[in-house]
Formats: sequence, structure tokens, C-alpha cells
Amino acid sequence: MQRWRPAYVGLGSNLEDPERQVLGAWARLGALPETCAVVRSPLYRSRPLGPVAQPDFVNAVAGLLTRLEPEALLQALLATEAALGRRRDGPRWGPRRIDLDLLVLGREQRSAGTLTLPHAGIVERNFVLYPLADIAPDLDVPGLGRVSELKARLAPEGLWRIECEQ
Ligand code: PH2
Ligand code: MG
Ligand code: MG
Repeated sequence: MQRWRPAYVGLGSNLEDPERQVLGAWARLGALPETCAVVRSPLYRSRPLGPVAQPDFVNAVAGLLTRLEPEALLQALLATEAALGRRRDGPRWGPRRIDLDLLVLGREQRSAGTLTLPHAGIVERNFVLYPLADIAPDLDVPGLGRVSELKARLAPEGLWRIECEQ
């Protein structure tokens, strides 16, 4: 039996009540097989990154423990997106009801095939690094470095925490 390993998943939505979509996705992560949803970051509102004019996003990061292999977890995340009504007929980087991105799984490092680990966008996306730093500041992202240090290089431009504000 595969051992339990920590995994981090980025959640994003900018269509059809994004906060509800992200919270609904978080609830479903807790029901994945061989997986335990341990912690969720606060929700953030973020300006859309990318070439397509579209509404602001709600983003968060979830921390899981899983026995799934990376490919199986990826398939489970894609199935969860589909169950939440995600459609894949829009433009690349266009608006979406729910997006679940596998960011990190244990010490896995791979770039072949359909899955790159750690996720290639982590270092340049404040809407990933800020919520990740809320729940795992000391995490050493394989090949990239410590989350708190990666976060310190990125301004929180166009990013607003909408929970746990003080
Ligand atoms: N996801 C994208 C493209 N642009 N912008 C924000 N703010 N948040 C996202 O999650 C996001 C994005 C593609 O997955
Ligand atoms: Mg994404
Ligand atoms: Mg995605």
C-alpha cells in the first residue's frame, strides 16, 4: 500500500458565484478516495492573469494527504471539475467555473507527459503562492525552494484576501 503523502491543490473560479464554486470544490476534495482534505487557505479575490478579458477570480489552496499516485490524483481532480460542471469549450486561459490544479505532491518532480510537478506556474502566480504561504510557509517546493521565500519575491498586486482579514 502506498504511503500517505502531502499534496497541494490550487482552486480557482471566475464564473457563476465563484466563492460557492471554490467552497463546493473544497468539500468534494474531502470525498476523494484514498485522500484526506486537511486544510484550506482563506479565499482570495484576484485579478485575472492572462490574455482574455474576464471577471476576477476567487482563488484558494487546499492541503491534502493522499495515497494516490500523481496520475490518479490528477484524474480525480479532472473528474471533480467535470462533476462541478466545468466545460472545456472556452478559450485557453479563459473564464472557468472551476479549476483544480495539482501544485505539489510529496517530493515528486517530473516534466514528461501531461503532468508537470511541481506545477510550472507556482513561482509567478501570487494567487497561488499567497494562499499556499498561509497554510504551508515552510514547505520546500521540490526544485523551487521554500514557499515563504518564493512569496517574498512576488508583490500582492491585484490580490485581496477576502477571509480572515484583520
Ligand atoms: N487561472 C488561469 C488563468 N488566469 N487568473 C487568476 N487570477 N486566477 C486563476 O486561477 C487563473 C487566472 C488559468 O488556469
Ligand atoms: Mg489553473
Ligand atoms: Mg487547470
